[in-house]
Amino acid sequence: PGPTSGPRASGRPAPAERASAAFERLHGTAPAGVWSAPGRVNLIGEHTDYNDGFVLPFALPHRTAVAAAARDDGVLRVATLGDDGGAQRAEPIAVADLAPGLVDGWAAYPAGVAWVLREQGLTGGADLVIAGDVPAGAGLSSSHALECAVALALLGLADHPADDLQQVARWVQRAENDFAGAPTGLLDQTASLCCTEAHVLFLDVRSFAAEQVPFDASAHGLEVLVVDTRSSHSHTDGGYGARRSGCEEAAGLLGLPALRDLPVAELDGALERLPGHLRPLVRHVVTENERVLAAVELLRADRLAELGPLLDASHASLRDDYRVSAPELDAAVDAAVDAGALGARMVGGGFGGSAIALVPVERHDGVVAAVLDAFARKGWTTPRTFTAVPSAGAGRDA
Ligand code: GAF
Repeated sequence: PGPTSGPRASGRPAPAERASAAFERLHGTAPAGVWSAPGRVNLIGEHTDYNDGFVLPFALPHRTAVAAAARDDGVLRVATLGDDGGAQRAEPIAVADLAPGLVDGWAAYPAGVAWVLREQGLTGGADLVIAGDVPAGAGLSSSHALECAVALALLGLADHPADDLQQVARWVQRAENDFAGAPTGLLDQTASLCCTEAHVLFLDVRSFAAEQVPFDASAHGLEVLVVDTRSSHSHTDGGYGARRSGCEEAAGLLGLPALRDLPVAELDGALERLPGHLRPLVRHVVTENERVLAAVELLRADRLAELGPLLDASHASLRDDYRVSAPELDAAVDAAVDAGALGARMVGGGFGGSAIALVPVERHDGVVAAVLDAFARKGWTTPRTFTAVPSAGAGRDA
């Protein structure tokens, strides 16, 4: 596909169909079921989730599907389809033997979910065949799409109830934190599990209170353009964890359960009581939570076109205070805004990955051209761009 492509622009079958067909090819029999889960973008509310704060994600049309069948020998066998249709198989492993550190690379995600669910009594083996189109390493939550689809598949095979999505999200978080080694919060798996078509999910991560807020950019002549900068990011190499522990340290020094509990009116006084290196972290989290609440107010009032300044302020805060942006993200954001986007920001954990821009539809081509041109002038890899429409959350496909 070219640099501007939707998930199925290539005319390829959907991931669920590809996973199912590949399962038949590899195992000579149809799967017992197929489950899939989407990637996400977060409209606003970054690095607030592990501070018990607010987030506002929506699900992408891009999904990861898992075709699955139970095995009676207790062995987990996983294969994933590459872009060329070829299958890559992970080393088979007995569910009883799973332990953190034993599996690495992409296979750690399905294995981690099986490891967590083993504690719930799911000790049986499974054949899993994975196919997906969530761009990997793009900050669009491909790992969580995979983990959520695997979680639903293993629960489904065992006829184990999966209707408590908060519980499923916590299991997936444990797989990610304690097995795959990424100290991430609850944003991504909750988005993948709970988002619905045509809505953003306003989630209070502390209480898990969730509101589906209608979001139809096209009704306002707008679109959410995603720019995958194709610069790498990782949440296992320390930068993410350092921010997280800095926030926890600051909350502790302020005598608060979490930074969520610091009202914006008390921010300046609180900053004076903190060591210098923690102040920008706290300022970001407190102001970002305020921006989420302001964004929700705008959406409830059907004033979507006024979101731009909040997106810009979020990006500036992530770049200057939280310091998780990257030159490629800043370049994408700057080029998009200069070419007429109403606002733009990096999304996800940062250090690379993707940005979003709120773009009047008639300026789509100009914004994309400006971003590609900015990257070409720097000699960077051509970014991938697509228009993101809020799509369905995880579920069973067949
Ligand atoms: C990553 C993490 F996985 C999320 O939990 C969240 O902290 C996000 O970065 C930043 O908002 O995607």
